[in-house]
Amino acid sequence: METINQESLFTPMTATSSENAFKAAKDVLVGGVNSPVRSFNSVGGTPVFFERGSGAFLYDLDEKPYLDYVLSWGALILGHAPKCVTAALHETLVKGTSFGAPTVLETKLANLVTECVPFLEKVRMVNSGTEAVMSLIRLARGYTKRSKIIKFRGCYHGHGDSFLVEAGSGVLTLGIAASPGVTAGAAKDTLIAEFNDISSVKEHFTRHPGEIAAVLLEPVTGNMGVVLPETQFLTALRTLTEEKDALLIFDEVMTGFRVGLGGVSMRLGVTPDLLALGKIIGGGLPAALYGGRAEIMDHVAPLGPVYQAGTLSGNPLAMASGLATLTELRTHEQNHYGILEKHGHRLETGLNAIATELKVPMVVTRMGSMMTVFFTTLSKMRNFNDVTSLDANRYGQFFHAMLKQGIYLPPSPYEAWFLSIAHKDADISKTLTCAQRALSEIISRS
Ligand code: HOZ
Repeated sequence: METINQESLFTPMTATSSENAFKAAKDVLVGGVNSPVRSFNSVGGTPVFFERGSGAFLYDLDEKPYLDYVLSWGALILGHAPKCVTAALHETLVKGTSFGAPTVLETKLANLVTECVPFLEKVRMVNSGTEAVMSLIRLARGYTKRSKIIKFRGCYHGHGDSFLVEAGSGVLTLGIAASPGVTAGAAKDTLIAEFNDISSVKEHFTRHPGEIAAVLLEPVTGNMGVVLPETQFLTALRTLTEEKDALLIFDEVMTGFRVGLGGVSMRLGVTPDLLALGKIIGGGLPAALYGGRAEIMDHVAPLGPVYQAGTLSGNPLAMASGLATLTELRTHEQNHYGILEKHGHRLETGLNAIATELKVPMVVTRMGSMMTVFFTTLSKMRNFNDVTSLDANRYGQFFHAMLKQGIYLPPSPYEAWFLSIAHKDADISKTLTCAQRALSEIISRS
């Protein structure tokens, strides 16, 4: 294991190759990045440029290793470059990279997903979570012949116009209240409710009878940090949407195959009408899907009039990578999810013990192998309002103190940390040692 440098965690780092790479990137890429939350805007400093990943580790341009808790924002549940995925990719690659025509791989992945999530009768493959949820909303509107949707403050569903209203993830991280370019017309059909507050949802149904097509949510949020649904919240949403003939849509792009085989719907036993999956189902390549009951899905073209298409949809490389990942997870379900739970639990309890010892106000929220550390004086996180109580400045200090010790956390206090099956006991121990040192220094300087 790497030894920890004993100089202060607050001593500025010497210039790195990442700094030079970032300078060059900023000349030609907007903000030097291709997705805003990667820019380190909210934590300050220079984004690390990575050269390669292996197991639980990323390596920067100077070959410095980082224990990775971002894992491509949750996609890499098996860690970086697992053999089963790279072998499947090599085998597929030599046969060609894209056909724009059907392949058997698409059917195989669809079968595997629907076996793990049996309420999915039919699915459609797309390239990203944004695309999956945008398509679902069009389908929900086309199917119900209603216009409005309810989303929850702080939930993030990609960058489709209807969702960039009170959104989480990068929108929250960069403090963008409302994105220019989203028309009032697009925003007016998005109604905002509070997570874990069924009365806020009921009010919308009362105010807009017969107008609401769907209720859309991350059933366990990841994009305002991890916030867990309280007992009965999801079942109350299920009952209410049934009563009102509206559809219930779970965005499980982050939680799908992460909190267990399937996702939150399978783990908590609440069945939505429609579901979006992404990240893990592509095993690190761009793949996502949306699906649900056949009676609804058959409204999508070519069977129905709701149009959605894509040149790279069902791309063979993405399908092969997803297939290898899900096969590995299903074959070793108990072992893999058991390890993820064990390590997640150890990290959570270890961090809580450090916080208690050092008297750092902090809440750790977790389901399985996804968690968030909130620096807050509140005792629990129920909704967006609670989340905004967090001390972003302290998170920034903690983030950099961890980065300096070779631990790569999300560069935003509003995102989830992820574990992979490649993380070992010793990695968790090292993380806790580093966290203890980071928080001790932060406290002693405050
Ligand atoms: N929306 C992703 C996190 N919730 C970030 C994607 C990225 O920057 O790669």
